[in-house]
Order: sequence, then C-alpha cells, then structure tokens
Amino acid sequence: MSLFKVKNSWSGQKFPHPPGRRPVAYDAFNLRTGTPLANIMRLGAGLGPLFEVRVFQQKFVFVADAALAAELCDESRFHKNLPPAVAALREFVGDGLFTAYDHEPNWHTAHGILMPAFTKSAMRGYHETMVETVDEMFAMWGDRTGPIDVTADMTRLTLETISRCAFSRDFGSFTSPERHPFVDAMIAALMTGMQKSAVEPIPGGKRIARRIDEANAAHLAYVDELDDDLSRERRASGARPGDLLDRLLDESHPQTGRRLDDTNIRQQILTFLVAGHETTSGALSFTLYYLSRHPDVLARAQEETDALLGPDPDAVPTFEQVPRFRHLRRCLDEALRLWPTAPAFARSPRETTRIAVGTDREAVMTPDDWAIIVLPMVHRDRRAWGPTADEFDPDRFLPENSRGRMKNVYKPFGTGERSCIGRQFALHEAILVLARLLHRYDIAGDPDYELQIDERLTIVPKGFRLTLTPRTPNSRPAGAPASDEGPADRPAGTCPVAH
Ligand code: MNH
Repeated sequence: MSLFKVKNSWSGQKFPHPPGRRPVAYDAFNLRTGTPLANIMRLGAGLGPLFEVRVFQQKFVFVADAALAAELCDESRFHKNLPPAVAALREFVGDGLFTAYDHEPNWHTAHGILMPAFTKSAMRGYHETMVETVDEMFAMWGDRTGPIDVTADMTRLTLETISRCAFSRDFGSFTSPERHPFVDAMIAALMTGMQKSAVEPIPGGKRIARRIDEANAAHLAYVDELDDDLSRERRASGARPGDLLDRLLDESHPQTGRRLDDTNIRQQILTFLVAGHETTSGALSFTLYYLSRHPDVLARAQEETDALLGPDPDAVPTFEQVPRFRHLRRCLDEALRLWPTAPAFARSPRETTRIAVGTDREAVMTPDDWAIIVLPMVHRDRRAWGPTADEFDPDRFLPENSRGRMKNVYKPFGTGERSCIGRQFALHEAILVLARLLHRYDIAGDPDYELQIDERLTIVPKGFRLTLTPRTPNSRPAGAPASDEGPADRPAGTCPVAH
C-alpha cells in the first residue's frame, strides 16, 4: 500500500472536521488518549450529521444524526463493518461472533448453533441462576450501609452471571476482595485493541503497537489458558449441563451441519465472557446513577417493586414477573439512550450508493467505505427526541409518548442480523437485579459526585458510589400499596377470603 494512500478514503470526499487541523498529522493533536468516545462527542459537537476526523492517513467518518443513522441501519442497503478498534480485537477473538465479518462462515455457523440459547424462552433456564447470583451479592453486602463501588460490584455480578449461565463455572467473584484476574486480563486485552488502533496510523506506530503487545502478553496467555481449561475440563468430566459451552463443543449448525473448531471455540468463550458482562454492568450502573439523581423516578420504581413483590424486602420476582416491571424497564432504556454502553458500531453499503440525498451532506459511499454511528449523539438528536433530549426522563418511553417518534433512532443493541444476540439475556438480568436491589435497599448517591466515564471500548461510570440502607416494610411511604393482591394495611387476623 502506498504511503500516501488514505484509509477509508470515501473517494476523496471531504466532510466537516474539527478546527485546528495540521499538515501531516491532521486532527491527531486534538485527540486525548484513552477516551475515544469523549473525543468524538467533544470534537463532533456542532459539526452536523456527518463529520470526519483524520489521524495521519486514517480517515474516520462519524454519523451523529438520527435520520442518517436510521438510513444506515437499513439492512437491505447496509451491513456491519469493523472499525479499526474492533478489527484490532480479532487478534484475540478472531472470527468469534462479535468480531467476524458478515461473510465469514464461522459467523453463520456460530449464530445458528447459539441462537437457541438466547431466545426469550431460553431465559427461563437462566432465571434461577441469576436469582442465586444476586443472593450472593446481597450476602456480600449484608447489612453494611457503607458506600459500595457500583461499577465494581455490578461487574462482579454480571461476570458471575454469564460465567455460571453460559459455562457453569463459578468465578468466586463475591468471596474475593480482589477482582478476578480474568477481569484485569480482559480489560488489558480490550485496551490493547483500543491503544493499538489509536497508534497504528502514526508514523512509527507499528513499533509502539509491538510494545503494547509485549506489555500485555502475560494477560493474553492467561486468558487463552483459562478458555482452554474450560473446554478441557468439560470434555474430561463427561458432564453435560446443556449450557452454552456444551452447544459450542457438541452442536452442529441445524441446516449446514457445520461445527466449530477448537480455535474458534476458544474465541467464542472469550467473546461471551467479555460481551456477556461488561455492557450489562455498565447499563446497571448508569441506571442506578440516574435513579439516585431523580428521587421521583426512584420512588416510582420502588412503588412498582412494592406493587409486584409485596412487603417482604427479600421477595424474588418469578420468571413471568420480570417483564412486568414496566417503569424499571423504561428507566433502563432511558439510561441506555443517554449512555449506550456499547456506544458505537460501523456500517458499510452492500453496493455503491448515495446517502443523505437531498441534504447538504449528500455523499457517495462505496462498499470499501465505513461510517461509525455514534450512539450517544444519535440518541440525543433533538429532531428525534425533542428539546429535552439531554435529560433523563424514562416517561419518554411510555407508549403514548413513543407514538410518532422517528423509526430506527434507538439502537443500544445494534441493528439487523448482527444485532446483539444477548439482548434478552441482558434485559432479563438487568431488570431482575434492579427490581431486587431497589426492593431490598434504599439507595443514596453522593450529591457532589459528577458523572465521569471510563472508556474501554465499552463505557461505565467511574468512581460512582452508593450508600445502601436495607428497607423494611416500615420504611415504605405511608399508604403505598404493598402488593397488587390487596391493601397492605389490612388489620392482622382478618382473612380477606370469606369462609
Ligand atoms: Mn451485545 C452484539 C450491545 C449485552 C453478546 N451487543 C452487540 C451489538 C451491540 C451490543 C450494540 C452490535 C455491535 C455491532 O454492530 O458491531 N450487548 C449490548 C448491550 C448489552 C449487551 C448494550 C447490555 C446492556 N451482549 C450482551 C450480552 C451478551 C452479548 C449479555 C451475551 C450473553 N452482543 C453479544 C454478541 C454480539 C453482540 C455475541 C455479536 C452478535 C453478532 O454479530 O452476531
């Protein structure tokens, strides 16, 4: 490749870019390390629906606009592509489900093998394990009311949930004061991809990238070993719990009969351990953050848990009850609107096409070009969400308030056939956890805390703490219904059933 060839060139078309461009390095000096999303949101503000950022010979094109994002989500014209930060992960997770290109046979094979594990009804099989995992987190918290590190504990919980549900493996996250070494190794791997893709366009970047690799070699070896151990132990034990690992090892694609090889199985294990917990942990943490900042919304969430679960703070929702926490679901949806924890994905056209036709950003896009949809910007586009787009207001997702909203402008789980396979899993887990947590504890955040974001491809709140106080039936506001079965303050001894 020529030294001067621009990567992702868009046939030489130019789009608005941040001020302060320089020769050779272009926008590189405008970027702060370690915070790609914050960079884009800061630099892209005011640049309109489609803008570019160029780092030496690498051009990035970003979509901030709801209408254009909706256009690129049209599956008949566009499909998933991998931006450099995701492509860099292929070194560890290869053509695993998340990082495969559409046309790679292993995507099709793994998708067919794994889909049955992620249907709505498959969630029934995970419910009990999810309940037990929350029990263990509560046991760890006990009656301690000292502040908890929300993101750290939600990460313990979601990692433990996915490893138990998918791999029948207990990571011991609640009994160890340290986080599991897998979490450190995984963060290191994600950061490696992010850092390497950031330095690679820079002259001499290849050498820096090699040094990043060397610094992380031990972490990566550890992860590979852990993955191989999981398969080896399972094969040796003869046990077949019927979990996701069993499917990876034993199943073949229902139509093609193809199976996954050992390398790909290892890559899928790592894919699911990572994709199956980071984003859900962030979603829970952001939701708890916003609830702690909106006492009225929080009060309604607790009214809802009281109505559905009754006065016992330890009451556990049944599988069927989980989807009935409608207000809580809207709180989660709204947190994922403002801070979608997988904050971006990339799209390319199937054939050369014109986009944004009739607007001042009309452009030609070839199958070699890709654009990154920046979800937090799309999710705050006033044309789609109105003047209160920046505010936390779960009621915007009430059916009567959603009617008439533009289509395809809310995409926290991606789009089309490459959208999130774990969506039902994440939703079931998150609602269950939120319902139980808010039913059992009153929560209070530090009023001086200012939301900060930790970026590692996914995003999570940084340094956010909550003080938990166990609720008792008496700590409910007077007159609040304790269950949907009848009045709470029925005098003791009077049976509601006539006999
Ligand atoms: Mn998930 C794909 C967001 C939870 C496993 N996930 C995606 C995509 C988004 C996403 C966005 C599409 C990315 C792209 O187009 O490049 N995922 C989330 C969010 C949550 C989440 C916001 C939680 C909240 N994801 C989960 C869970 C699992 C999971 C839980 C596993 C149990 N996700 C995946 C996998 C893919 C994916 C696997 C890739 C699917 C495919 O390409 O076929």
